[in-house]
Amino acid sequence: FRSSTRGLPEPPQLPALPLIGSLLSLRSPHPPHVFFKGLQGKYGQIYSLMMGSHRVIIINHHKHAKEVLMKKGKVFAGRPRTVTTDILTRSGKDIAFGDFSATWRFHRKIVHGALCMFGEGSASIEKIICAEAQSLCSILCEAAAAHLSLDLSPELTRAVTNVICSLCFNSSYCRGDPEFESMLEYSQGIVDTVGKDSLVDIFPWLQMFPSADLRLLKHCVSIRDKLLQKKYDEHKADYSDHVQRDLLDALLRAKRSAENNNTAEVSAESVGLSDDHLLMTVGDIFGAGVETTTTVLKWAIIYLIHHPQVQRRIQEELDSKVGCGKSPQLCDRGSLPYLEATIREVLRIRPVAPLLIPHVALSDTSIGDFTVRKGSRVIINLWSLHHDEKEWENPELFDPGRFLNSEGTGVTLPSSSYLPFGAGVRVCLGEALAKMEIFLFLSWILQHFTLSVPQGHPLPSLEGKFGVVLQPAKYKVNATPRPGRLFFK
Ligand code: HEM
Ligand code: PLO
Repeated sequence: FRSSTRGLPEPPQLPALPLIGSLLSLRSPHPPHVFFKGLQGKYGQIYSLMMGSHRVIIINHHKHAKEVLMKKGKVFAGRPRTVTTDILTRSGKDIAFGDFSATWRFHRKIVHGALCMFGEGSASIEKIICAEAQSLCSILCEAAAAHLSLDLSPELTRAVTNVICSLCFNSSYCRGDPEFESMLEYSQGIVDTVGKDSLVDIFPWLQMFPSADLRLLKHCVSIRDKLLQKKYDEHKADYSDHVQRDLLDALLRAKRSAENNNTAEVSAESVGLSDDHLLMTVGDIFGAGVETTTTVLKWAIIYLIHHPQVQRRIQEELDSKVGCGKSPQLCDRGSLPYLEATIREVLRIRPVAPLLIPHVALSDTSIGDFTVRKGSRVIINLWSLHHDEKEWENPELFDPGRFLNSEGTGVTLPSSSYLPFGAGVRVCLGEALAKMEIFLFLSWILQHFTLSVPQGHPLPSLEGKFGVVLQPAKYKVNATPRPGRLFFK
């Protein structure tokens, strides 16, 4: 390998692209995270490849992942620009796909503050989530009474959307709301197309990024932008400095305050509080808030259906620790270790973002014993970390017990090869919120219902569809009310 000025070698590099093409036949259509994990056998834990003209380094081991995300977090805090993310975010004017900058840092801080504010107050996050859990349970009840099998996806999505909608816009959607239906459609279109352009160079089986995909993306983004603009205009119209209803108000307040302190050099625009930046930040939180949590809930339900004994044990835990006369609350989390362990196991076995979001080296640096040049893209293969045979016994087996202490009375982390939310300066902003939602929605559902596959249907597929989030395929469930539980209206 070519050696650098610092004396360290460059990571092993994959041969020319046509050869990679030949490694992948259509008969073994591995998604990228699985393919990258497999390449370790030949190239080691760190290797690089060329994506068009970009050097990409793939990281498969937790010690290197932590070096990138935590120890050298700032050096690797950059994000690449791609055609599709530029369309989605008006050229990186958001948090997740925006490059490392003062603006990025400022927006993270505002969002963080706004999310924390919701911990307290009358409309606390917990109350909002429980109200949605209640309404979700009454819909399951209705379906059960009519002996219907349900595709839970639209209802789960609406429950999760209403939580993030309350936090972002102080609003929510009723069943059948046309704005919600259109959101479902545009968001799926975005998930199906965004980020794909940067992978087609390595994966010939993704085929040329077709212009039809680009058209779909642009169409979906324009519908999303109209929705965001409408919320923005409404908020501007009845904005008051004295009340902060939601995240959008928090962003507007920061903008007003920058405008009031406006000097010749420092304008709201120049500190990154332009209308575009505000819209893209709230668009990120809204999008992330919907697609990630919904995906985890869908995976959790799939695994519960595959493992009825896990479901039963969670229900026994709920019965003994919460009882059936009251609904689960956040303060019950500590006394429900088996449910907590199950959530951890779902996030391990099917990580929402198996390759995180690509990072970029902002200066010449190193990872492990390899030199890394400024501008290199770095992909953390979370799939490799979560399925590392040296760290996890039988990694493809769904076993919540691996996250329990030996007495079964508390949760543990059996391996440090586990980063479902990333780590360091780019760590997920919604981790606490997502964990509250997953805990409350699952505990409410399982307190009242037993989930199973409808008669004559196959068990739902465990294979995910790779994209900016790893989504499960559609499936139907029966929700059978448990005897003697509260009745929902
Ligand atoms: C970033 C996971 C829910 C907002 C990320 C990253 C991961 C992740 C792996 C990328 C970290 C990196 O690139 O190094 C998850 C999982 C979730 C979840 C597993 C659900 C279980 C949420 C929610 C929100 C959110 C509910 C919104 C409130 C964000 C944002 C970023 C991010 C804004 C970008 C951070 C940055 O680049 O600075 N998340 N997330 N996430 N997440 Fe989440
Ligand atoms: C989901 C579709 C939405 O319409 C737009 C959107 C915004 C933010 C993205 C999110 C999508 C997918 C999941 C992402 C999130 C930012 C952070 C999160 C990528 C594309 C993760 C898991 O990293």
